[in-house]
Amino acid sequence: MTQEAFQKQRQKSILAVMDISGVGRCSALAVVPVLSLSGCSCAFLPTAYFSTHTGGFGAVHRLDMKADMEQAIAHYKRLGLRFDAVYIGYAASEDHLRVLEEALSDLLLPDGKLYLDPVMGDHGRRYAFCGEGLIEGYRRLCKKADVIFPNQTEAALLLGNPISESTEPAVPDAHSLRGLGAGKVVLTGVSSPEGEIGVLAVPLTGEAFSVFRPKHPGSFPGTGDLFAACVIASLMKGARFTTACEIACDFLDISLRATAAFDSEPRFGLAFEKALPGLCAALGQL
Ligand code: PXL
Repeated sequence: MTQEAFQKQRQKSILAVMDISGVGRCSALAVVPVLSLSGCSCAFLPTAYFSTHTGGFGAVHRLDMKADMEQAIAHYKRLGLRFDAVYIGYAASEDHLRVLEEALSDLLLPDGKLYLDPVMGDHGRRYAFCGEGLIEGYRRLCKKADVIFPNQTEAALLLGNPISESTEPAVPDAHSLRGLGAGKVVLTGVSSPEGEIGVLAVPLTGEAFSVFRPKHPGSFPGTGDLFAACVIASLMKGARFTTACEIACDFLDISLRATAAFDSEPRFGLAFEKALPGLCAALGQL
């Protein structure tokens, strides 16, 4: 090949926006390693710093990083930095979502994708920080998103349906989920009639489908983050939507099995490290 004929490729980039929880393997610590397996260049914008996640470690040291977000975004703007995808996860307040909403058009390349995981609650319980303003902020962003990843509780909150503690809200119908305005909805934590666990995936146009895998006992922080990151990594590698959901369900299934072989407590999250080589191989076959 002559020098002239050699065309360098452009590496795709993705900006992940969420908190850093120092212990407990959720948000940044779980998401970034998975996104990197997509082969994209991964950037990170923290919304908040927590010494641990908020589910089971007592009084958490926390730092709201809204002012830092604004400074970082202003810096990226000066640099003209734009990304092929922005993935927004945990925001500690509606102000964070407003900052991001205003910055989106500057952060995304033309045809750039917005992935949104509206972290607000689980198992019929709203997280303490989640007020109406945060729900409304995620609702507005849903309309701009290519893919959203609510669990059943978060879908109920987005749809304005009632929730009650320790009860999984009913699975909304596909029509209601499409009404959220995202290009694709992946409803997580759905149970099958046979007692399996998985997702209901609803594209705006096209057939809804489900992916289920065996249910494992226990509930682990970071499960939703790992799932969303895995779907996003697969889509960024060019996977079809169905394939992306299957790869992500397999990744969680293997992570849950690996976790069961260790003696660690659920609050420390999933042993997803053991499932990374398999995920790397699956993504390599796309
Ligand atoms: O994985 C969701 C999440 C992210 N960040 C923090 C959390 C949680 C869930 O509890 O507490 C700080």
